[in-house]
Amino acid sequence: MKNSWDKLIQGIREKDIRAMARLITRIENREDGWKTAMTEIYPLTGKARVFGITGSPGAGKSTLTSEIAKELADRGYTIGIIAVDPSSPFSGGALLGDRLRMQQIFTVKEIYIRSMATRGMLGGLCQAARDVIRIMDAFGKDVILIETVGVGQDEIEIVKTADRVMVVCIPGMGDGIQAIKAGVMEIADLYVINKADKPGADEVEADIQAMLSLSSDLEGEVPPVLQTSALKKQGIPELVSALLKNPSDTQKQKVKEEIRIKEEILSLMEREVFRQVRSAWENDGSLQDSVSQVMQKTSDPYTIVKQMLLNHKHR
Ligand SMILES: Nc1nc2c(ncn2[C@@H]2O[C@H](COP(=O)(O)OP(=O)(O)OP(=O)(O)O)[C@@H](O)[C@H]2O)c(=O)[nH]1
Ligand SMILES: [Mg+2]
Repeated sequence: MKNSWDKLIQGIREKDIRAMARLITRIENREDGWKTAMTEIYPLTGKARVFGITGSPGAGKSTLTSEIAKELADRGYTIGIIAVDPSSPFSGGALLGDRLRMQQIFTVKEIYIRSMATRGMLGGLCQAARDVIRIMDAFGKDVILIETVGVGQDEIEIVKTADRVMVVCIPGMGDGIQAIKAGVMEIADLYVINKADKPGADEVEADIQAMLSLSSDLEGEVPPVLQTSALKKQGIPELVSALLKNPSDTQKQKVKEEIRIKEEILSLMEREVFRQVRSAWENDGSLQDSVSQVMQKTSDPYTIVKQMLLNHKHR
């Protein structure tokens, strides 16, 4: 087993795309030895720039992502794309649409696309996304684009793992601005009004600018607001230049990185502790005993957890 991990890691060093694909699958599936493998991959990372792309369903994120990737490829960058598919079964159509739309760039060899299903990954999705980003980074991708639908908390968490986050809006959003205010404001480094070929883009831009100027949370750099039409391929070079521009506030970047590292350590720890405790309780039968006690009304879940934690600590 160890041997085959080594082979795959050697494969990504040699820029073997199929080794990368296989490695990603095995890491996503959390196969035995995945953490050791990630430990070996980690020192190969840190060079890629990671951009998050989020926004309401159908805002044109995938179309825009494809255009951004093509522009980056034209400028000589190699690109990895991670499309996080929403877990809702109703989005099956959108998912297929994504594949079709993205297919045209499949043929560009500098661009590697990978979709990640949110289904079945229960809470571990954010870590899995971090791992996939790292594998692409280790492979040598210069830029990694990660697309998520910006609705749920999970998606926001994922996109926060990026260095810079772009929030995609569309004309005629109306109440949408309110929604942006609620969850996304603090994570947006850049606003894009896509579908600017439709009427109402200037109004949305004015709304966003007004919102930004009123915000007391924003110190220093105010996020730029740009208009694009992914469909008509307008505004893309300007957007790519804005994305690539180094943020002037390095102190703020450092704080963001510190927060990201801390969150990752804590979330890995949380899962690991839970996994260990759970398997110990299951293996020695104490979980089953506790269930019986509660059913017989000789104990309650609160007491059980308290006692179990105490026992576990003293082991
Ligand atoms: N008019 C216009 N339509 C666009 C533009 N960009 C994308 N679209 C269309 O909008 C629809 C949705 O585009 P997607 O790129 O799939 O949007 P998305 O945000 O990735 O959608 P989900 O991933 O399903 O949330 C498609 O029919 C696109 O052709 C644009 O700039 N102008
Ligand atoms: Mg999409």
